[in-house]
Amino acid sequence: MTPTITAFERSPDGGKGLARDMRVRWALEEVGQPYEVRLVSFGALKEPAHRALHPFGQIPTYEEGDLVLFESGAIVLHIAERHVGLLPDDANARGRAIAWMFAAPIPDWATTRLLERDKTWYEQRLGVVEDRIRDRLCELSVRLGDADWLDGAFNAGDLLMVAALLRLKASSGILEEYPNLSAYVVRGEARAAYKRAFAAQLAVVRDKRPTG
Ligand code: GTB
Repeated sequence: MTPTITAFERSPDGGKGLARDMRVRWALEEVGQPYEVRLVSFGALKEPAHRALHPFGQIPTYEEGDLVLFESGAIVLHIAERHVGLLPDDANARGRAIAWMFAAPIPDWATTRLLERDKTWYEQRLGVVEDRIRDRLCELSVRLGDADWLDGAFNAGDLLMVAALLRLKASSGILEEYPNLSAYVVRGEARAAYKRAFAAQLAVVRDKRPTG
């Protein structure tokens, strides 16, 4: 059965691939699973029909027969568990890949900048967030070393980690302080499946752009 995912009708990032449907598209492309996309307006996100799929009124969601999922990491795990290509066969290696999936969230610099800018404690908070990001990236950089991927062949852990780092790269210059992590992200973006997913989400933005 062809799954249907949801994505923004008008993504605020203008097609930079930063909204979380991108992770799901990428996972589906990696395993070669065709999918359909239902575009949702900001208004419709908060309507009961969408909230029945996603309790917080957000994208992405994933529908496949009777199954409805929300939360991009859980959706990627579901896809990875049901198809070959995103999780290793070996049980221990699989466990480690899933550990990296859970580890992927990096403190969000962009959210602090966007949502907390008008607070009196903003500068102090930004400094704390940046310190936490640098601590985490430093540790991640040491662990990755000169390997291509976090644990052997590319897997779902890398997919979510690269996606998290891409968000950071788009919003701050911090990632560039870690050359091996920058190169890791470039390797992720160079994957054919990533490129197909990126092109698909960009096509939504281009289709909506007024012509003439
Ligand atoms: N933890 C959830 C998941 O991973 O699925 C988070 C889902 C989420 O944050 N969804 C956002 C959403 O639906 C879109 S991706 N927001 C609408 C709302 O809450 O009303 C977050 C996002 C939005 C915009 C950009 N951007 O413009 O750069 C990047 C990321």
